[in-house]
Amino acid sequence: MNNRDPDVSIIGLPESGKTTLLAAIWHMVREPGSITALKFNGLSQGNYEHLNALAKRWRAGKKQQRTQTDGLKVVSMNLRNSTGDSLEVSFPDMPGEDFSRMWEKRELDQSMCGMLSADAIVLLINGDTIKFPAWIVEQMEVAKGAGIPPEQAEVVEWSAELAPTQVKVVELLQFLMSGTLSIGPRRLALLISAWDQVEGDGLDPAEVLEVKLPLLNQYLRSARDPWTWRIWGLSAQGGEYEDQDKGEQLEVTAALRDLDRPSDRIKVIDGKNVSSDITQPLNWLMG
Ligand SMILES: Nc1nc2c(ncn2[C@@H]2O[C@H](COP(=O)(O)OP(=O)(O)OP(=O)(O)O)[C@@H](O)[C@H]2O)c(=O)[nH]1
Ligand SMILES: [Mg+2]
Repeated sequence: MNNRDPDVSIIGLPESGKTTLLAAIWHMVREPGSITALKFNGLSQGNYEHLNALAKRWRAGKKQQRTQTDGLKVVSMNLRNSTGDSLEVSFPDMPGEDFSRMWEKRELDQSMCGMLSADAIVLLINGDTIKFPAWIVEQMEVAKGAGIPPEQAEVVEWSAELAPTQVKVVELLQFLMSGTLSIGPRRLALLISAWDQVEGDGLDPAEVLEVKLPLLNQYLRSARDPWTWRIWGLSAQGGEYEDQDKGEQLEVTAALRDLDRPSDRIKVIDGKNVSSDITQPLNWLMG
């Protein structure tokens, strides 16, 4: 296993789609006839066992297993861009729990420092599970509307679990721009994952950011920290995959398996454009 510091750090809260992204990229760069900005450039010394196992699950329509805290893997892919330059890209497959802990405890353990020191960052936010702020004021209004006096309204103890997605994510980004991790300007590819669950709202990725993650939108647009960023919507599966541990069998997954080519499951949304080129964000980051 290659354990050098990664070229691209993939970050995201638990179950944001990090492992699925790696699985789909690995499938896509090697699928014969697929059209991608980055292509597979032959085997290097890398150990592809982990990536192969992920891509196999992805093709079979099985959910990826939760990445274990002790199971950190750095995977490398030897790729080639459209001008023929070869680039060996390495990424960590990190458990989202590490990011949750980093946010809750405001601590960074040593092993994570190296993993997060890349100039190029991919940040995944699962569009299907965005947790919205439950403003206290709103709760008071609801209680009042229901005729409950404020002193009897239920007081919910603060817990990290209840924090909105965008609050955690903004703090993670600020973390990457401060202290030991402050390495100057960085590039950020922001991916709203599980796009198949979001597209029904009729919003494009920038609108999702504006409407569903206004704090994050404001943080990035204010340019207080030196991020050069872009946003995409990403459906790396095309729909829900089956949970093997629960013996699930879903019609939607069966339909995805029936598509001519597995790559037909993938949708990458760039503004109003839709393609199946899952390497686009990576190509932009490395450019
Ligand atoms: N509908 C849909 N669900 C997706 C998509 N991509 C990922 N998911 C689901 O999102 C969940 C999390 O995916 P993972 O790739 O395991 O996420 P992760 O960030 O690696 O999670 P941890 O390892 O636990 O941190 C799984 O239930 C996936 O099936 C997608 O394109 N569409
Ligand atoms: Mg994972």
